[in-house]
Amino acid sequence: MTLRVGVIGTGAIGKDHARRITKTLAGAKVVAVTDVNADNANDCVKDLNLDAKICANGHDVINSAEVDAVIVTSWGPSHEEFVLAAIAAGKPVFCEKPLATTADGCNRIVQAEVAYGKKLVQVGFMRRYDTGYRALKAVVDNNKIGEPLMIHCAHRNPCVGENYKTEMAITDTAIHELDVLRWLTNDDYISAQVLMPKKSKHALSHLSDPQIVLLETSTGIRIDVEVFVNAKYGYDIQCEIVGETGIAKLPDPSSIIMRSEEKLSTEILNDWKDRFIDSYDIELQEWINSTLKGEVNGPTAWDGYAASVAADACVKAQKGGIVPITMGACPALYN
Ligand code: NAI
Ligand code: ISE
Repeated sequence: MTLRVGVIGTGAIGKDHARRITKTLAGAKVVAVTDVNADNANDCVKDLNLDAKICANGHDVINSAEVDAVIVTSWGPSHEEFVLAAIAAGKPVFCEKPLATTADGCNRIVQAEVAYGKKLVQVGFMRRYDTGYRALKAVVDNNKIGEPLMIHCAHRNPCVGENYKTEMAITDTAIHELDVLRWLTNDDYISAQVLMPKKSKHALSHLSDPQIVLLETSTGIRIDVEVFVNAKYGYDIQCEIVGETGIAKLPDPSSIIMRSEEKLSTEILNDWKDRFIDSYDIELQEWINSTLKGEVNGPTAWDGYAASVAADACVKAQKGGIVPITMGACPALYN
């Protein structure tokens, strides 16, 4: 059976997901797309040579009889509306991060899914599918370095556009760490603090960059995440776990080590699309496979909610102070 997919938002990642479904993955085909920018939808269909209809809006995609499952890759503020509509239509939905732009929005999705009585939502936290992060998780879960005590992370982008605001360092960028560190440690956060170091001259005037996010978990693990989105030199993701008996570090993507012109050198990637290309492929293939079986096996709406609760606290903490993080009890649907 082939899963017939509708894509809402065919910008950078929407078009890339449509490409991987069409050219790389098995078991699904893109049958409908939409974008508020008609050129983007047209280009997507034309460039990928899709046999797909172009719908007037996201709701037409969701309600189309030919669409079995939906991918939401529009801008963050529109995610909640489309995910809620997909749940109302009883259709599985893969939503790129953030699930919604606030914890309240994510909670409305959790409540709708709980009321529906079956998991339909998966969130695009692709790092959980990265080989390096999966190896790190195996180290932690198999107690190879004892209990994790501290975690040092960096999330560096070469540059960002002028629409990128200070709070997006949390809601758009560090949200990946907020999810993956909770998954790695099997722990939840209890507080957040954000420090603003000396500002880079490469950051636009309205943006505080870099930032340091400090988190504490319920078992007392202390985490620091450097978010630096005008780091210039490349796209660089670092994560080092300090345990009671050893240290485990996320590997860098493999690259040729060159000895040439009196230099020892290796390449650093420049784009999230390349750094996590294998993770996106595995993530969407597993989503297709699970969806065909009527299951959700990836990050759930509850995971989207948990990351968003922490993100809300971090955004508050950008103004100063240590902000507590509290979540209600996890509904049975997600246990
Ligand atoms: P983008 O701006 O390149 O593309 C978004 C597209 O959605 C645009 O073509 C826009 O016209 C369209 N759109 C916006 N609102 C819409 C609506 N209401 N209905 C239909 N189309 C609409 O942005 P990008 O980088 O592709 O990001 C999209 C989403 O994916 C964001 O939530 C972002 O955070 C997430 N993302 C996730 C990544 C990951 O690593 N998992 C990487 C990049 C983006
Ligand atoms: C982007 O939206 C992503 O999700 C990338 O993975 C992240 O590195 C980047 O900072 C975000 O803007």
